[in-house]
Amino acid sequence: MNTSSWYPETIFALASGRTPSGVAVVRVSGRDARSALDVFHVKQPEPRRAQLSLLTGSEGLPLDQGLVFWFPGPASFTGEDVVEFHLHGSAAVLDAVFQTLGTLRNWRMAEPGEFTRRAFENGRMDLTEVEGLGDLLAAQTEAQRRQALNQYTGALSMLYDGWRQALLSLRAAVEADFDFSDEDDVPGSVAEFVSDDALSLARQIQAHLNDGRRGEIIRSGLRVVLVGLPNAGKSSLLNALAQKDVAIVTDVPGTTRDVLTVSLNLRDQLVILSDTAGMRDSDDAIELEGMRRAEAAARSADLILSLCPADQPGFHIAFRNLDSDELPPILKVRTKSDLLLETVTGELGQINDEIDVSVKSGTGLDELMSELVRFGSVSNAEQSDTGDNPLITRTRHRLALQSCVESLESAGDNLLPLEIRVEFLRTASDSLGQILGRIDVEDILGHIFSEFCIGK
Ligand SMILES: Nc1nc2c(ncn2[C@@H]2O[C@H](COP(=O)(O)OP(=O)(O)O)[C@@H](O)[C@H]2O)c(=O)[nH]1
Ligand SMILES: [Mg+2]
Repeated sequence: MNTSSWYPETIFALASGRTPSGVAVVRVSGRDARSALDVFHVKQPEPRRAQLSLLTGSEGLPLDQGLVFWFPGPASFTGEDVVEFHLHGSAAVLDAVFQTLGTLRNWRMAEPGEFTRRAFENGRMDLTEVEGLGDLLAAQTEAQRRQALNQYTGALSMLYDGWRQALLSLRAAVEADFDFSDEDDVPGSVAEFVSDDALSLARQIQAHLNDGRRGEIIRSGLRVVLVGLPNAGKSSLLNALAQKDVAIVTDVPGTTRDVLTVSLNLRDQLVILSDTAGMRDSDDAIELEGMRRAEAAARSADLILSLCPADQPGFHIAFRNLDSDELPPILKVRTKSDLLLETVTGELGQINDEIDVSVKSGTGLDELMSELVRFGSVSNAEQSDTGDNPLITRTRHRLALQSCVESLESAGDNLLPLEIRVEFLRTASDSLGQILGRIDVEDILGHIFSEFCIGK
């Protein structure tokens, strides 16, 4: 073993999907991984080259034939010695293989995310790359895939590590100045460039933070909530966008009482669309609870679609318990536009800031979808393809970046003594270090890796 892995146990797992399958990949990693070749009587392949081999069991009987790979550490996924068997994906083959490996001393099945965790602990990946990999495995839309791959291959690492390195050198420069300067030095010069550099980095990071949450929206979906009076056509619109009967549609007002949510892939944008109870005066306890939930959903949405039927023009709902500045952006939709007679349409004209839709005739649905997609800014995400301008994808990153900006602003504050400002430079670079998983992350690691599947 030519790596310095400190894990006593060698782990193994099925790294491919459910059986039966054409090929099943069994991954083995750890200080003793090489002996997996011996137990199946396979000669050691050239590093990183496929070798067609017959695997035989303890009595010398054939077990399966497949491709075998040998990845000596540290140039492997985990940084440890890794062996991979590409076998036939049957339950019987895998049972036989796992049973044999399970009898080896200090060998066991891997837990979810354990290979990736070892890759992280062995310095093969930083935490943003780990998260990018997790997102890539979970990606459902093209935009998510692009963004996740970008992050997995180090776009955020480069950005944040670049900033962190800049801060470390700035700190080193100031500290060197403390050590070597005497009182006769030009006063203020170090203090000034610390201010300039810290504040200019704070501005850069703030610009990165002001991204309209686009990356987070791509990753976890654009949360859109339908609100309106009872019978405005909310449930009908949800069904039309979902292209299936998710919500009950009736002409009885107050039919929808709970918040009903569907995930839609609208032109590569993940949209989490929620139907809510109609807002009206009511003393029915269930309906009131429905309205309370509708307001809560509206408050946490990225976008509200306020629906108003064409035959009751101008009647957009007001929220009882919410100020408008607590609310996300609102897009007005005029539903049941088929009910408008030509002459009436002419009279009312197109209302500029409203989108006309009719679920019955299908008009306007395309336009509404385009509007949602535009709002989710899939097109903007294309910028991130190049890696020049990767987007923030998680609250964890956002919070750390915000505290980094705060520290930088204090570090740039000329009224504070230089010794204290250097300390703020340190907390600023620590915030970036936390995003990358370089420091103080023990408590979040369990959470991040538990979201992985077994075999990754
Ligand atoms: N003519 C017409 N009727 C509609 C349209 N959309 C919904 N409706 C009718 O309006 C009534 C209320 O619809 P629903 O979706 O349950 O409204 P909600 O209470 O806001 O969920 C039902 O009878 C629907 O068939 C539409 O585009 N055109
Ligand atoms: Mg409804």
